[in-house]
Amino acid sequence: MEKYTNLFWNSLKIIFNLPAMKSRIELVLGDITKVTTDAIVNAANRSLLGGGGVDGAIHRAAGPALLEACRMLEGCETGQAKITEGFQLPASHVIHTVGPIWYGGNQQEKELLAACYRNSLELARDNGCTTIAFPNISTGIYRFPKKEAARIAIAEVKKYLFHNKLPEKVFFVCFDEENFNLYEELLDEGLPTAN
Ligand code: AR6
Repeated sequence: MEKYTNLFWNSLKIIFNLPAMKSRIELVLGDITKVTTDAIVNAANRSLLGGGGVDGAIHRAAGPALLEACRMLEGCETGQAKITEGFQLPASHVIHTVGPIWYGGNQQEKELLAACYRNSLELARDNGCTTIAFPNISTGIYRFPKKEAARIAIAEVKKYLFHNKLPEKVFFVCFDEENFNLYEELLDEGLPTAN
């Protein structure tokens, strides 16, 4: 009986949350280093000492003080996240998370990618960030299949927003049109995840 009562209330919650949920997610085609959110997320590596792709772009735009701040963090495990200031970036904070390298899908890649989104959102909330922007973590140099990565990102963000007030708004910032189109398709089709 309790199971059915919960199901009923959760369904109501979904129906009433649906418009609010939609307005809390925004899709952008562009460069995350130009975004003025409270936090932007960096797709880093375990050293947190910079690299190519979005990581390189963020370090270049933030200036050398970011590398100094990252040195103090002493690395980060895959799936986890750590925070610094944004220095010369328009964003106030950078949340550095380490996505999984794609080895074919049997090395916990999906769970680890989901953990990147969840842990970044929790860190943003705990630092009072109202807005956060994500790149498409792991879909570049780390070769995670883009569609699967987009599904995981959207599901994890929706699930998180359903249960949390902060951050109020999440931006998915796609650098390439392929990712942008995938996100657009998936965001249009799905209901929010309630568990
Ligand atoms: N703004 C938004 N997205 C970007 C930007 C940008 N300025 N530049 C690239 N992307 P990648 P990964 C997209 O390779 O796969 C680094 O060397 C890009 O199109 O940056 O998680 C780290 O140090 C792609 O969709 O990150 C690690 O060693 C997405 O960002 C390794 O790469 C992620 O691509 C991490 O690999």
